[in-house]
Amino acid sequence: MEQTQKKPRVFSGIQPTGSFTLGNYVGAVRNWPALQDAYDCIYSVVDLHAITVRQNPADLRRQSREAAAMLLATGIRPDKSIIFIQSHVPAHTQLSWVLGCFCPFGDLTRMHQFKEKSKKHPEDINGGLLTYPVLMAADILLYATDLVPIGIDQKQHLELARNIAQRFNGLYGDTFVVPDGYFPTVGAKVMSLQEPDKKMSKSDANANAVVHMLDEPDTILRKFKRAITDSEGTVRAGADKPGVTNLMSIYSVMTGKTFEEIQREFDGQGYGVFKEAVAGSVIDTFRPIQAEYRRLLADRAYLDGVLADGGAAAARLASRMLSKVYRKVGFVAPDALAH
Ligand code: AQP
Repeated sequence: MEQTQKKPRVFSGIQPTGSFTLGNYVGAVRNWPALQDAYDCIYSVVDLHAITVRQNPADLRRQSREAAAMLLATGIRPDKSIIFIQSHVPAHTQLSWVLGCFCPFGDLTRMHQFKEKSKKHPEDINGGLLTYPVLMAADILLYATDLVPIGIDQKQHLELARNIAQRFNGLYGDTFVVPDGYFPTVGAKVMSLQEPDKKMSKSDANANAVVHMLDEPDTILRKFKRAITDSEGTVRAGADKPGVTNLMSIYSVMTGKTFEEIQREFDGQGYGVFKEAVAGSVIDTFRPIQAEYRRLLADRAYLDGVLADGGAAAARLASRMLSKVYRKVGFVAPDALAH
């Protein structure tokens, strides 16, 4: 690993709950490879988080490897960054327990995601759904993380992690780094193509609302053609035009063009031409990633090797922080026993 202790640390994770969406890509994953030269990066497939919603075991196993392959396909390099499966490092759940004892119950019931997911899954409002942000705090704080590249929907959870770190540090002295968020300036929240006031979500029941990173080009084109816009017919951004603004954000991220440039480019043209251009930019971005993903997924030995090495490297780092925390709260260290 090309890692020096001098570089600030980045940590982020993604749930293996299905194929990644354009929202996952634009809001988070796209930034992860970009950070790996300037930062010491750790990226995790967070399977422990995934079971807060009922998962089919065989699917979860398959999706965990698929998620890792997709992260590598987007450009994460195992010789530069650590990539691992969360459940391979028990320190995440061990620290989570400790942190849970420093997190007021009311803070957890206030979380937007808990409220939304409780509504979405009324038949299974389980404890994991409530304590999800504590586990996320453990994920981040375990590695003395400086920066967390995430979409804006995770901002509240990051705030909670910061609060827990500050509370613990206040009681026991400097232990955790208080992490900052890293949010994209454009595309921090990609909206549904069918209901542009709602986040684009993996689990949306309406297939046309979500573009997946593995969608075929004609599927991507069809979804964008059907995207909800408005009756004005002018490509410009504004609070009164959530559908068009969302498409402009996507196009801006894919092409690097500013909103002004995009507005000029489609001046006097209808939404049809604009939507085709947006779809084309997404298809062009995803095509090489899809090819690399398929290549990696076919090489199981390589993929599993990367994950085994990543898990071991993450476990080494994590155990240092866990021992420190255990010592601070007053647990007897096993090697301190006189026997
Ligand atoms: N629409 C989005 N726009 C911008 N960023 C997004 N992220 C997710 N959706 C958007 C960011 O992607 C990272 C990984 O997210 P996750 O693992 O929490 O997965 P998810 O797709 O949000 O969620 P679920 O719970 O699997 O599915 P749903 O939402 O369908 O119930 C995060 O950094 C997130 O901010």
